[in-house]
Formats: sequence, C-alpha cells, structure tokens
Amino acid sequence: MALMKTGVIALFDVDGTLTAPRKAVTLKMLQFMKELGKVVKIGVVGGSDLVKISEQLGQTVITDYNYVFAENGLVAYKDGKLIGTQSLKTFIGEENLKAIINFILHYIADLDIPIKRGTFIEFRSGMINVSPIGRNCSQEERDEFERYDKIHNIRSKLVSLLREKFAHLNLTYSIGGQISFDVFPQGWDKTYCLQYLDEFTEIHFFGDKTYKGGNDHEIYESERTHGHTVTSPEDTMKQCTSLFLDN
Ligand code: M1P
Repeated sequence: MALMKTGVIALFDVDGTLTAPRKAVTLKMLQFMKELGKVVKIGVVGGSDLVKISEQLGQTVITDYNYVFAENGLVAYKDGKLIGTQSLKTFIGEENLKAIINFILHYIADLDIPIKRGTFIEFRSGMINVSPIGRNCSQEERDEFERYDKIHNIRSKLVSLLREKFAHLNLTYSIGGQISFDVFPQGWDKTYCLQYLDEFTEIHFFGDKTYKGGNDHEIYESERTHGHTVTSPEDTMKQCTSLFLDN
C-alpha cells in the first residue's frame, strides 16, 4: 500500500489544469485525484467563486479535497469547513467600489461589440469579475467572444484604462478565463492562499497560465512553491504520476 508523504501538498488550478476551460471534470480525473489523495494532501485554487468551482468539480468539492480556495483563497475551506474570507467592499470602501463599478458600466454601455448579454459585473466576496459580453452568454457565444477578443483586445484595453484611472487603489486586473477579468487588491492573487498552508514543507503548484500576466504566474513563481506548468488535464495527470505515484 502507498504511504502518505507527510508535509507535502499538491495544489491545482482549475480551468485548463483539472478541467477544460469552464467545463466539468472528467470521471478519469476524479478517479485520479482519489488515488493521488492517498499519497499526498490535495488542494484546489481557482479564480472563480465556489458556485462555479462546484459546477466544474462537483457539489462535494469542499469535502473531496483537503483544501479548496475559491476566489484565489479569498474564500478558503479546509476539510469541508470555511476557514477564512476576505471582503473587497471592506478593503477599498463603498465609495471607491461604486466609482469603479460606475466607470465600468458606462464604458461597457458605450462599447460596440457584436453581441451583449447580461451580468457585466459579478460582485464576489474578495473581487469583482468584469465581462464585456456579460456572463449570461451561452458556451458558443463565450467561445466566439474569446476569438473576437484575441483580435480586438477588448478586455486588455479596458484593463489599461482602469489601471490608469484607478491607480490610487492599487488593484490587480487578472485575465484568467475566456470572457472576463478579475479585479482585486494587489497581493490578493493566488499566493493569497499560501497563508493557510504553513504546515507544509513542500507545496507543489500545477497551473496552465504560469507565464507573466497569467493568473497562475505569482503562485508559480513564489519561493514557497515548486511550480509546474501543465498544458492540459491529461498533462496534469502525467506529471503528477511521475512526481508522486511512480516509485
Ligand atoms: O478560473 C479562471 C477564470 O474563470 C472564469 O473566467 P471566464 O468566465 O472569463 O472564462 C471566471 O470565473 C474568472 O473569475 C476566473 O478567474
């Protein structure tokens, strides 16, 4: 029987690492994680909120993994229990929040893109998520926007403007998915979750967007982690097998 490696945790990004972007986890990956969990502690850190992480990884996600960090760890769970939350509203204050939300909504109202749907700003615990097309779009519309954005840089243009206009708020703008970007205070990136992992001497982080500007970059580069770049969920399984499961 495989022995549990003490002091070691494998920590995974969600989109592109455990699942295809915004898709549900496969049975194969679920079974793999079960086997891996017999050898090392396992955790998940996603930019999305818990609702979306649960849609992708299953409704029992907070008990399936030792740690689940939603919104980069701004909402943190250990063994099924909530151990910490952080509030953007309290941190930057109601007036600043209103100013940035008003600016974004005006900008998006004037934006000429092929289609728009609903929910242009999603208010979360520790961040806001901004989507020029609107989060209510279908999967097909989502894929189409991603292609359009690659050519027209809709998101990065808005991010540049926000960086300039709200420089005094020291916010980070993170383009981690297909149709939106996350806005949160500096330092509230995925490294935020590491404060909950002091008991571990070896933290292996697996993510696909580890390049500079990607939302896995800071935690991948952190001196507290061993960073691993993956290209797909299959690659995640392959790299974990050779690191933790092969003798
Ligand atoms: O996990 C990456 C991102 O996933 C979603 O992005 P999108 O809807 O644009 O594909 C969002 O939940 C976003 O917050 C998150 O960072």
